[in-house]
Amino acid sequence: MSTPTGRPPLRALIFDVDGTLADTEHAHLAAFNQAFGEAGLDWHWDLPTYLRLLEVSGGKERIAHHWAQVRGDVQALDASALADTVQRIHDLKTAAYERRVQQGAVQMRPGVLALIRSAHAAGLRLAIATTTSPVNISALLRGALGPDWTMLFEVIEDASTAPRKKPHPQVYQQTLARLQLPAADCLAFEDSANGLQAARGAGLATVITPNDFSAHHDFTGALRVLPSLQGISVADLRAWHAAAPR
Ligand code: XBP
Ligand code: MG
Repeated sequence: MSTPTGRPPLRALIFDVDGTLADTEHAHLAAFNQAFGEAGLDWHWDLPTYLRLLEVSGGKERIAHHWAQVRGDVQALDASALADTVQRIHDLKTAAYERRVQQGAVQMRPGVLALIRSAHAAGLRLAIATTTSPVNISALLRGALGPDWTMLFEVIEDASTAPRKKPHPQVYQQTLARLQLPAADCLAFEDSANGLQAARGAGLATVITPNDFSAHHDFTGALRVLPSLQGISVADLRAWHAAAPR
């Protein structure tokens, strides 16, 4: 069955997490700085620094990138020792972030919960494709959707399953493979240039909702760029998808 434009019907929505489902980066930034203190490091990331560092997807990759920037001799360190130290710092950060989310530091973005629920009720298949850690996803969505949140998302691909981070398309390619759907049958939802590049790299038409951390990004190639998902209906998504360029 296809639509009047000949495009196959919309079958699945694939959501990014950080910045798309919720404005999380303020809490991530605070958690990074808390972890640096707990690790005895004199590092402190201010907002302009973090805006630059967000160009590196993945918390561990971001820490390693910063370390190489501030410590020219870091390359002299034994690679496994470096990786172990980065992992330890990131573990502290993830624990700090999880506590912040559980304390209510992060809110879902406007319209997100209503769209997830209406899309699921309309029979659209839902998936998550993120570079964040699984602990962070469950802390956020357990709080927002309740303990059965995983029932809503058929496929979840994250930092633990897709090690090649956005803008590499791996996380979206793996999500499509597990859905057993072509990209043409789906829409992706993102907030950043890296995310858009990853989704487009997997052939996905992509709806962008920028935030304070990504408003300055280049979103050329997006299907739509919206202030939020507030008021967006499944009918809107079906119409945009049907009219999307092949
Ligand atoms: C955004 C990211 C993540 C978060 C930090 O992920 O790049 O690295 O900034 O989370 P998304 P971690 O793809 O959901 O936008 O420290 O767990 O990486
Ligand atoms: Mg994001």
